[in-house]
Amino acid sequence: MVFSPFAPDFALTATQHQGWPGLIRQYRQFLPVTEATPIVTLHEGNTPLIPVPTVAAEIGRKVQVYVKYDGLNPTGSFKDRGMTMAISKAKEAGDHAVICASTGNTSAAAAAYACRGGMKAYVLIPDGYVALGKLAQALLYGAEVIAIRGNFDDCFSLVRQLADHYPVTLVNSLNPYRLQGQKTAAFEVVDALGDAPDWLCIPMGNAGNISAYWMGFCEYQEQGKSQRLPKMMGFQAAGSAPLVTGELCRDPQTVATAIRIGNPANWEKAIAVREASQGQFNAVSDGEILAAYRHLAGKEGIFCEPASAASVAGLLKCKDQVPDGATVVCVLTGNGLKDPDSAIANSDNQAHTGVANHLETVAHLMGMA
Ligand code: AN7
Repeated sequence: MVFSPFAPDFALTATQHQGWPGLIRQYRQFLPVTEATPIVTLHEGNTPLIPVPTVAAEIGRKVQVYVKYDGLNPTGSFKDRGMTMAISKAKEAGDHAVICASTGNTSAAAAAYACRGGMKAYVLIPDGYVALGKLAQALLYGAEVIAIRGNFDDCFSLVRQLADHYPVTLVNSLNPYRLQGQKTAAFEVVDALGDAPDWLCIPMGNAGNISAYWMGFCEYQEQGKSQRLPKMMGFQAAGSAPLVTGELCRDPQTVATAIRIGNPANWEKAIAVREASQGQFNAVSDGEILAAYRHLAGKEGIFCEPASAASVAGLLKCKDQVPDGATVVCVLTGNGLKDPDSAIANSDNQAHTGVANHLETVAHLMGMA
């Protein structure tokens, strides 16, 4: 029963498990867990760092570019890293219900991990602005899904009040365990490269992830696991860019609905990260986001969601500033399957539909007859 809060037979399977044990067990010495913490896991983390030579070629100067493909987590986004921690600690505290506001991915992760931990999840989402796959997940994992006539910021304000007044635990990134879990992505990047990259390019919504990565890079350096710290390059969608303009955005609009956030919860933290890392925040247009989205899928075979492509769009926008021979990591925060509508609407490729069940007709369409 060392590893598992569950039945003895489950503990047996868990201890015999030879694969990746999930990020809490992998990095437990760096995380606020004890023997008393029941670990609620879907074996998240250990996502690949994939070279993207066609992106590097657009920059030139022997730059090496990788993507950290966090869309390969169990629910398809980086949110699983934070949620395994937040839900494990909620279970340790004896909580029965959790709540979050979400542009979609947090709700999917909260729903999945709450289910796994035997808790109820309540999720508030902006009505009409959550990608189809994310909504499907929250429903099937069994969350109570409440779609509000308002944007993410309205939902977030409501859940903070609800968590203050009712017996539900907040699992948005104000919950400190969320960022603790998410910092492990930085550990994995350093473990894969042998050191921190020169630049870390990352999309920003509430700016929890950029804060978590920075914490991870700093802790790993303090432990002697890396020699240097990266410049943190944060990117927002131009129609939803409060951290770039320095002003609240009252009516955020972007195709990248995951980062359609006008009043980021981690605003001060993000500014501190930018200063400490000598990084930069910049805006990228929806057109630039979608061009990077199509580039990754069509030239590299990597399908991410639009918000994630903001990291690559941002790198390409700032390419003249990349130092010669630099190593750059772009974080791909979510899987492309989350948002099939955006993919179909923004592809320059089209299916041949309604084609006759006929050999020569198909061969002709293939350009071979
Ligand atoms: C794919 O799910 O805020 O800067 O409610 O889903 O840490 O907020 C999602 C954010 C980037 C931004 N990429 O991360 C939510 C939510 C994807 C995302 C972000 C989100 P933060």
